Amino acid sequence: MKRVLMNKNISIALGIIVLVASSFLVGCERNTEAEGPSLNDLYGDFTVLQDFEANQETVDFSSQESMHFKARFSTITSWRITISSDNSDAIKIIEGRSNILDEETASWDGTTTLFPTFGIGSCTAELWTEADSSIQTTKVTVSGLRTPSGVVVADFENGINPDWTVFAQSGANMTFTIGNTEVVPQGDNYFDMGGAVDWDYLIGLVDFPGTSVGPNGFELPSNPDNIYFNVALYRPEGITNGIVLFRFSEDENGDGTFTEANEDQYAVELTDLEEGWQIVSVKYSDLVALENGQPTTPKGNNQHNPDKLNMVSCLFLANPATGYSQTLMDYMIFTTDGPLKL
Ligand SMILES: [Ca+2]
Ligand SMILES: [Ca+2]
Ligand SMILES: [Ca+2]
Repeated sequence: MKRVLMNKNISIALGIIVLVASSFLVGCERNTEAEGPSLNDLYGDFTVLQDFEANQETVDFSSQESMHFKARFSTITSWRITISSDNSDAIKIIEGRSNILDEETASWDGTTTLFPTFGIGSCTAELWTEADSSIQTTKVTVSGLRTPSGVVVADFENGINPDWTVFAQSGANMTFTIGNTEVVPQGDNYFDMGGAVDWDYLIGLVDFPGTSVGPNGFELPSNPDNIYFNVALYRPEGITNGIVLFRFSEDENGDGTFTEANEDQYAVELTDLEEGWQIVSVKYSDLVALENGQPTTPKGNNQHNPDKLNMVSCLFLANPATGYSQTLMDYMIFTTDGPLKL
């Protein structure tokens, strides 16, 4: 309470930030605002004024459509909507605190909280409200799938592209192949990188040249501050020794190849993945040149040039003393204007 009042005084003193500060106050401590909800909204008896329902029975996410849920209560309460696919383990969770569920507070754009992504078919949405611990359910059917816009480097849906280079050491229990037995975050397939190599950090690698994406390469825009590299990665339970290294090789002089001696190669090294699937997103301008895992000066023009990107490489490594390692990978895509939402 003290902190809120102090903020209020500052906002009065600095008239220029009144709007910003009051919206903060409304968000955090609604009961201190004269324009906030009435006491009845907060402390009155809780009743459901409008039952939980979807605003539409069917939603086509492929045409950028979104849907929302509706409900109304007599007082403000915390609530949680859990949308579960009836055909898979896909789950989307929407949480809020209000006395109304509408387009503003409870809309769904087809994204997923727990993978896999939602497929076509019916879903069950469950509304839990804190005030009376009640659960209400409703149905919504997905008729079209969300298709994120961007440059897809690899989704592994059509096997190994002949333009990719896949190299796996001849270690023990090597995979480096398409897989589909775990949860699949996108489509029906992912790429499985696994093996035990006791003489080298490198377990295997895959090169994805621009020519595998299209005749004119990746065709990324030139502003590195507005391009994100995204990939779905999966760390199996109990495996903590994996190192996933992505390299981005630029062809600055446009001769069709990356020359290590005098062109930039940027990278991102991932060693602390969470268990299960996650989306890793890196802004192109945040990529760094690495030598043996340490930052170094790039050897080319020392500028991030996504429009000159020639090849993306994924190297999978582990300390040779630590034995078997494995990481799954899916849906590698460059997006603009923000990280990938699946
Ligand atoms: Ca896939
Ligand atoms: Ca070159
Ligand atoms: Ca460069």
